[in-house]
Amino acid sequence: MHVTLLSGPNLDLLGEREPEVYGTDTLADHVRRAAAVAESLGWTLDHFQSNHEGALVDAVHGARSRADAIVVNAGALTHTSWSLHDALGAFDGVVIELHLSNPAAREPFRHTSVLAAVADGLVAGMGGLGYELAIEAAVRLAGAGGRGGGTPDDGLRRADEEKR
Ligand code: CA2
Repeated sequence: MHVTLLSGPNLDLLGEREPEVYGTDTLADHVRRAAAVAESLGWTLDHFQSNHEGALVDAVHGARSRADAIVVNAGALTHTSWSLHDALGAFDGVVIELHLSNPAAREPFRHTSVLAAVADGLVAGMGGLGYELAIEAAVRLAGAGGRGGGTPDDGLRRADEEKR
């Protein structure tokens, strides 16, 4: 099973500026820990970052034939990108929206996510830990049968049963 992790505009600057909001870890640090969690659960992970909306849409299309889940921190495109909304809506697997900060507690323009309607769940405000939590949530939801197939607890129960 495979998860695609997508990172939107400016996330390549993590660790360089605004540490009070986004922490001091780089995107590579977050990706390394996310991949370790995926691997520990028997999944593989690929990561793609772009500052370009169309490139992220293409990456979602590519994930349709490759991935069982997408974890996406779309950066500011979260609040504006209907093309990313439509692309994620055409993806059959699990979609988890991820943010380092808690956008709901920040400026009003961050309070709306146009991606939320096509996501199965949201991890926000957990800093770097969110990357690990989002991967685990994606794996557990996919294990429960994917979108609409159950809750993360169902996925954990199924994984436990398979171990026995
Ligand atoms: O909290 C998050 O993860 C965000 O997705 C980060 C986005 C922001 O636009 C969203 O509202 C919430 C920003 C991406 C990173 O921007 C940086 C800017 C300067 C220095 C470092 C990162």
